[in-house]
Amino acid sequence: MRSYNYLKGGLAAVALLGMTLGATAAHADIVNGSFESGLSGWSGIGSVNTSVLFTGGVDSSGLGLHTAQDGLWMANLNGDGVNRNQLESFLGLSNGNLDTLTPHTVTNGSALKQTFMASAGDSISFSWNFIANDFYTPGSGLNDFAFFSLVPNNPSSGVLSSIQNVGNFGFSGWQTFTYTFTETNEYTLGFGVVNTRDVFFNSTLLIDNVQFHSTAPPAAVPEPGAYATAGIFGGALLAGILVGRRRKKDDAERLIDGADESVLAV
Ligand SMILES: [Ca+2]
Ligand SMILES: [Ca+2]
Repeated sequence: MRSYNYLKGGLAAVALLGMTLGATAAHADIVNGSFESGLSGWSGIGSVNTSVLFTGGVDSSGLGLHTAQDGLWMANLNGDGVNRNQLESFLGLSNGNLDTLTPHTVTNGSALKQTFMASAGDSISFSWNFIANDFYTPGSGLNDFAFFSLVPNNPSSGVLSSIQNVGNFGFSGWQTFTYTFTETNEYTLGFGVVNTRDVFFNSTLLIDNVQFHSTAPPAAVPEPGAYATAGIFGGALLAGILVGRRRKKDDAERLIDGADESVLAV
């Protein structure tokens, strides 16, 4: 029984140690900002994927062929997604926020987000490319658009581009957006693309090269002593478990020996 307690106590301590060492708050960086590892580190809703090539939109040179702005892969958001309420809830925006961005009524769309820590003076930048797959006519209410969101902040969202900006079935080409934080906080950066008035002819937003620029000095490397302490602690736990097991084995052998003697005595 005593050896069981050693084992149980040892495992609980190991679990506690793991929780302590593995505890993670929001990270002060962007994970997988170039989407070279799929959507790892990101959360998406609606039609969100990664691709190496997207074909769409037209300009004077013909059909647009869009490749990643950095590396091989890029995020690909398509307007064929979820309704406005779901988008706003997902991004942490207030109800109706997306309808304040343009004079038009948002119907549905898709979004991508990541949460991180930032200090005043830090900044983020990302590359975006809006490809329209619809047309805009003044007064029609049809004007697909792409937006970013940053929560909490004021304003918490803004238009990156719309059909009105790029022309019917046009595209923006890669553009860069930069923002500098004025307050230290945990932030959720989001991107989205939506339909307005109807839910047809879905436009696309490509995102790539999301970077976090810290003003803080490089993080200090943990001193070897910290690892040594963890190693000694872990070693002591293991030794305790092994000693407990050995004692249990010894106790069992003594019982067997005693039983044998009893049998012999009879
Ligand atoms: Ca990339
Ligand atoms: Ca549309």
